[in-house]
Amino acid sequence: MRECAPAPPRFILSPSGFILMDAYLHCGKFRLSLARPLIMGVINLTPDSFSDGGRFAAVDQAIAQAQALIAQGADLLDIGGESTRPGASPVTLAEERRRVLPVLERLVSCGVPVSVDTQKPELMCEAIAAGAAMVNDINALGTPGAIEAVAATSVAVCLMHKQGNPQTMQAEPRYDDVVRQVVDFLRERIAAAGRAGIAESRIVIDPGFGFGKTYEHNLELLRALDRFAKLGVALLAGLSRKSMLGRITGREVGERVFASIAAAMIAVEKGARIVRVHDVAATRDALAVWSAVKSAG
Ligand code: HH2
Repeated sequence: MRECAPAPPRFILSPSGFILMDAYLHCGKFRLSLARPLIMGVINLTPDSFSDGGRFAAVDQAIAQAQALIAQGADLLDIGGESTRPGASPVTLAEERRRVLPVLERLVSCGVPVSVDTQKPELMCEAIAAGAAMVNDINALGTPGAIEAVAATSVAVCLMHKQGNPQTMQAEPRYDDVVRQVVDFLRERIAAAGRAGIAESRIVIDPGFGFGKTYEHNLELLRALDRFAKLGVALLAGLSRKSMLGRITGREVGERVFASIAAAMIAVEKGARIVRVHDVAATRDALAVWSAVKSAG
């Protein structure tokens, strides 16, 4: 598809860069205003996630972390039972279900929408039935049955780009033009979701930082993030604690909070409406400063 024929924008960029819009993200029983950037707090229910693996594997620990993230200002939560860090091994449906559903069941009445990070259509259906408000799919509903699992419901979906699979994706990622190819991919997935009956107000897109991308690819994507923001649906950026920030700063994963904040600010300045982060309190303060400056403009 040619990039010179974009979808009509629902987002309007004023000369100051402030996004003037009355757009909402519809996710299940929730309607989230996109007039300010939203914070998606991450909780990995895994033993092996790159940044918080093993910390929230028990249900009570996960619930306590969810409550802490909400108190710190998370607008929505993203829970996942399968690590997708480079080199991670896939988990079975039974194991992913065992990790996710008991936590989800206790979180559905927590007051904020809960997103489930999964590629498995069966778990998507079960999570939606249990009250999940959003599906976060790093495979962009590309698994057979995934698009149907979401289409017949009212939940939101995050369509993420990746090249390859977590086991091998960082071996040798290649693109002719990473920005154009990722934009084209996401435009095609928005169209596929639309054909299946998923309204644009339920769709979020994400270029997938670190998913089959070199350091240079990630920087190119971040530089060009405004092109994704013009695709007409809400844009999410997941840069929190990622290895590109480690390479820039020379810091270990647990020491990347300042770099993560800088990356999140660049992303929202370029039009991201949702930032997926581990460090909610710090992100909330930084976004408050950003919003105050923008609203004064
Ligand atoms: N990143 C990770 C997992 N899921 N989903 C979206 N939409 N965007 C992302 O950038 C993204 C994602 C990887 O981070 P994390 O969940 O912290 O680690 P792990 O995959 O090791 O559990």
